[in-house]
Amino acid sequence: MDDIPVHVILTKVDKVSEDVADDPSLVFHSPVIEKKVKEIGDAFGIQSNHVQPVKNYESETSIDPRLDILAFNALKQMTGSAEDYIEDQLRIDNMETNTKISKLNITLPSCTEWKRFNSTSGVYWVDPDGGGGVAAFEVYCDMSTTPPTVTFHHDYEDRTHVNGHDGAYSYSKSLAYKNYHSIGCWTDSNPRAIATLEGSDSNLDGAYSTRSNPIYKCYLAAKSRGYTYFAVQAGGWCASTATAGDTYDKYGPSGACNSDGEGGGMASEVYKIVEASVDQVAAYVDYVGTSCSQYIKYECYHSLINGYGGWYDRHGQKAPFWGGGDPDGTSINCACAQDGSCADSSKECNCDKNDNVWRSDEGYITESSYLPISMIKFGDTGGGEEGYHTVGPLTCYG
Ligand SMILES: [Ca+2]
Ligand SMILES: [Ca+2]
Ligand SMILES: [Ca+2]
Repeated sequence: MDDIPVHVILTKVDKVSEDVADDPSLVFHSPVIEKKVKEIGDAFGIQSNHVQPVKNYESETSIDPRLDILAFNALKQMTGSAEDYIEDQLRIDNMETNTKISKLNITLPSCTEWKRFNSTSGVYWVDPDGGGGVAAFEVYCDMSTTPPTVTFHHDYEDRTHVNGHDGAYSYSKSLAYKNYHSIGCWTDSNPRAIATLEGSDSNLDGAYSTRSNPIYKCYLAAKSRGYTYFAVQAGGWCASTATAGDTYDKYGPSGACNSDGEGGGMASEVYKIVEASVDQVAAYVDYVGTSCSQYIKYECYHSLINGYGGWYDRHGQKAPFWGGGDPDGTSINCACAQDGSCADSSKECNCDKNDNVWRSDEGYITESSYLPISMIKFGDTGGGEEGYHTVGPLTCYG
């Protein structure tokens, strides 16, 4: 880190110049003061504009703006310089600076605070509940929106088949909030900035240049080893080590990665795996307030929701409503109950009609005190019955 800027307050300027004693506003025109300022600047090894001449308040009986202006000017110079310093330290429109920030381990409550320093989307440390409570964690802040968007992805976002679980709540999935984000394009050379995993992981099938979903497969390979950083290069080549976070930038940034996220020739698109516990996600939701939502959908064929399944809130409690339903409902109620459009008007969810027709219940959960979804359970998918669940990521603005 560069040195913190130093300012010197030069007091009692009226004592060296009679003109200034009579009229403090002449301080910036006085050759005597100018000489003093330079001497002091030289003595402290700082620029002259970091020496702030002020006249002491002594026997003044009324407000003299010409006197105040010196004190205010000194203050303005110092705060301006502090601001420049912070901006220089955190600024912040390139990958190198972002890397620097992440290595400084600075935490702020949320992406909104980060955006004041840096409008570049990237991975940032946050601690929404301050000291104590949950530990600081990393999130990807999409700074292109105002307020910024944070999306907490989890491992069951794909539309997933439920079948062969007839007993109530017998199908169960806990959601882990974990994902990966690009932290930029970095030059590679020999020896490699990050050693490859090619040939040593079953996820990395076939030739890397023709591999399908090479970024996701490289993520799986890195994740299974507990590594945090991985790199994809030359259309699919996968690299990851335990120390990749320290070495990925050793050859500096590169502009040679392709827009598909799969890197380029000796150019690595580097990814960071970020992870948050349900408690950490909940702390973020609480900090940003009411601007979070999460989508849930169940498609059903003779498969009931009420009495057989549900989603579970941040405390692991079964929620009393479905996406789009009423949180104050007694049984699980779905969006269709809000406008009286349920397939069976005596039920509160389409799926509760429990017949041989494909139906669905879906909607967004926006009641922040329940978020995020921690678990989903289903049942009533025995012989001839089935369903599909889709649970979106949790998205917050702030
Ligand atoms: Ca905390
Ligand atoms: Ca059934
Ligand atoms: Ca059944």
